Amino acid sequence: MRFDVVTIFPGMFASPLSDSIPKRARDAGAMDVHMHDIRDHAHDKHRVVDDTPYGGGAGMVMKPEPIVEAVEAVPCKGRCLRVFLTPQGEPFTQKIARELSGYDQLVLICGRYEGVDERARKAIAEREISIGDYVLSGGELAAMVVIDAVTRLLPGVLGNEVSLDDESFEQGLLEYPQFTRPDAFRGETVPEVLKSGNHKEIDLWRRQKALERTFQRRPELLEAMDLNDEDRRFLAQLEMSGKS
Ligand code: JDQ
Repeated sequence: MRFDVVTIFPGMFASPLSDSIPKRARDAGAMDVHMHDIRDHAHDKHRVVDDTPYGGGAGMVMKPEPIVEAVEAVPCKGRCLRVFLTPQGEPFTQKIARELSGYDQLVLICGRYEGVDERARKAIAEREISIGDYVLSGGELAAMVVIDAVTRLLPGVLGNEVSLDDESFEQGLLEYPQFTRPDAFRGETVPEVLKSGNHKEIDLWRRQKALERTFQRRPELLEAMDLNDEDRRFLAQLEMSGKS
C-alpha cells in the first residue's frame, strides 16, 4: 500500500510513522508514505494557502488553487482512492478500514484553518471521512488514524503471532477482558477458567464476556449483529438479572 499525504504540515507525520505499527510495516515493505506540502503549490512568494471567508466571520479558509493543484500533482491511477478528512465525512469504522486496505494507493488530503473552499472540496476526493464527532485543528491527526488502522490490516504486517479474526469490531463486539501474570494482583486473581486449559470453556467464557461488555457499554452494537441462539439465551439471562 502506498499512502500519499497532502498537507501544509508534512513534519507532523515523522515521529508517528517512525514508531509503532507503520514502522514495522514499512520495514516489511508492506507500505510506504510520501508527503506532499501544499505550500509548494502556493501562487505567491510568501506561500500563502489561506484567505478570509466570503460573507465575513472569524477564521480563515483554505484557498482552492494550492490544495487542488497539490492533489492533482499526485499520480492516482488504477486501484487508488483519494480521501478527504473532514468532520462532515462518513464516520470511520473498522469496516471502512478493511475496505480501504483493499486499495494499492490512498491519497489522504488534510485541510487546516476553518476548512476548505467548497469548490476545492468537491474537486479533490472521491470519499470524505470523519474519524469522530469532535473538531480537530486539521486533517493530519485523522489521516494518521486512517494510516494506522489500515496498515495493520495489510497482509504480512501483524505477523503470525496475532489474529485479527477474534479482535474487537471485526466481530462486531467489544473485547473480552484480558489477563496476564501474575495470577494475583492487588487482591484480585485471574478467573479459574482461563487457567483450566479447557479451550472450549475458555472460548465460551470469552464470548459471554464480550457480549456482556457490549450489552453494558455499547448496546447499539448488538442490534447490528447476527447472534446465535446461545448468544441470545445468554443476553436474555443478563437482561433478566437486571443488567448485571
Ligand atoms: C480539518 C475545523 C472548524 C473544521 C480544518 C480542516 N473527525 C474530524 N474532526 N475534525 C476533523 C476531522 C478535521 C479535518 C480537517 C479540520 C478538522 N479543520 C478544523 C475547524 C470547523 C471545521
